[in-house]
Amino acid sequence: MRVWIVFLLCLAGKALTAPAEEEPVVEEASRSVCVCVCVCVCVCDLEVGTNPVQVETGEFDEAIEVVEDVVAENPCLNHHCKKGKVCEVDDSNTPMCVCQDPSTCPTSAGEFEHVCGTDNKTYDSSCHFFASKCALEGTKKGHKLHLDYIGPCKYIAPCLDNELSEFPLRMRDWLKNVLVTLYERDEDHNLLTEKQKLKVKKIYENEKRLQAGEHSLDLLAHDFEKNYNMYIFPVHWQFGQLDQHPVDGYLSHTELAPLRAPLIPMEHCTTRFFEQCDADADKYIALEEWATCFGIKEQDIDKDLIF
Ligand SMILES: [Ca+2]
Ligand SMILES: [Ca+2]
Repeated sequence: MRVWIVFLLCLAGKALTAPAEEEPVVEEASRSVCVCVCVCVCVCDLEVGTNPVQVETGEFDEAIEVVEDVVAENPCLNHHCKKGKVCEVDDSNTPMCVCQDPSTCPTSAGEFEHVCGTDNKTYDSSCHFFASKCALEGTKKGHKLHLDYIGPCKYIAPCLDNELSEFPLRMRDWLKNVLVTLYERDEDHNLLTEKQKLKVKKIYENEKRLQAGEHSLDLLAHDFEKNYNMYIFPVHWQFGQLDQHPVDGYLSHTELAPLRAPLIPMEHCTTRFFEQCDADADKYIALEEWATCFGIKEQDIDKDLIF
């Protein structure tokens, strides 16, 4: 249970962002990449968005003039590239994105920065992974290669049928608790919108609410049956958190990554669970598929609950 709680705290701090592939590049400059491992270490990937020119800015006028010259001359400064690529200028000073040489990635500070690819190969960091994936661009191998999970590759036990059915019980309870925690902490942070707060308020104030803690699967199942209504919004809310690139009612492998990648090493049914969520096997998890996976009844699936 410990891992769930740790995971919760990281998410509550809005720090949980696993490396996702092919996200809109606009976001990359302003975002640091934080990853939670079971001891809850947050690693901020400073190379993303660190502007070397800004770092050089000093208190001397002369230095500032130099900085401005560089800004004017370097077309790469406002040219963003997706993960695994860096900007270079060609002969006519036009910026373009080229694959990053993995050897230029920052040296990883430890095992917690390692990631495991779907090729079952451990990469030093997500930077190394995406640079290596870029080098395979256009090939079948590259197309199939994804970041599987955070941490070095390890043996993950097969998920048995009975274990698979336990997964949504814990996950649902956890989602509800994440929302309640966000609600409790929201005073200063603006973690939830007003509309979301109203929804969570009802859950928070419900006296029948199962308090966060370690509960038996029987109790979780019983609570889901008895207090089913409390789970409808959390399941929709998590879908909305992930469905961002683009917001289209479908989760791609990339969109699911922030939830999936840190979870796999801790919950061995993660992969199988999300695979079977994609009922029509089109590689996308639609809202209907997602909600059904978490036991939400068809008549309660409502895209208007995502706001
Ligand atoms: Ca989407
Ligand atoms: Ca699908």
